[in-house]
Amino acid sequence: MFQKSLSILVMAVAVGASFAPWLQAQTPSPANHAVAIQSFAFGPVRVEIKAGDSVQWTNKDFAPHTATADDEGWSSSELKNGASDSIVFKTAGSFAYHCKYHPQMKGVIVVRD
Ligand SMILES: [Cu+2]
Repeated sequence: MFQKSLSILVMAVAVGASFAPWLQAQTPSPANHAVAIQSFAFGPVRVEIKAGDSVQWTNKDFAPHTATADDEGWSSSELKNGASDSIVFKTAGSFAYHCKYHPQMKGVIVVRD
C-alpha cells in the first residue's frame, strides 16, 4: 500500500515537473509599469497594461503628489520626494486619475483582459 502510493506520488511529481515550464510559458508573470511624476505631470500620461499588472508611481518632484482615481476607487499613498507606491489592476477598463493636491495633473491607466 505504501509502495503504491509512493510510486503514484513520484509519478505525480514527475508529471508536474515536466509540465511546469509549459505552464509558465502560458501564463507570463505580471509586469510592473513605471510612471514618473515630474514637473507636476505624470509620465507617460497614458499607460496600457494587462489585467494583473501593476503600475508604480515615483515622485521626482519636491512637492508631494498622489495618483488618485477620478472615481476615488483607488489611490496611491501621499508620495513625498523620491517615494514610490504601486497598485495592481485586476479588472479591465479605463481608469482616469489625478493628483489629489493638483487636480490639473491627469493620467489614465488602460487595463486590457
Ligand atoms: Cu500633485
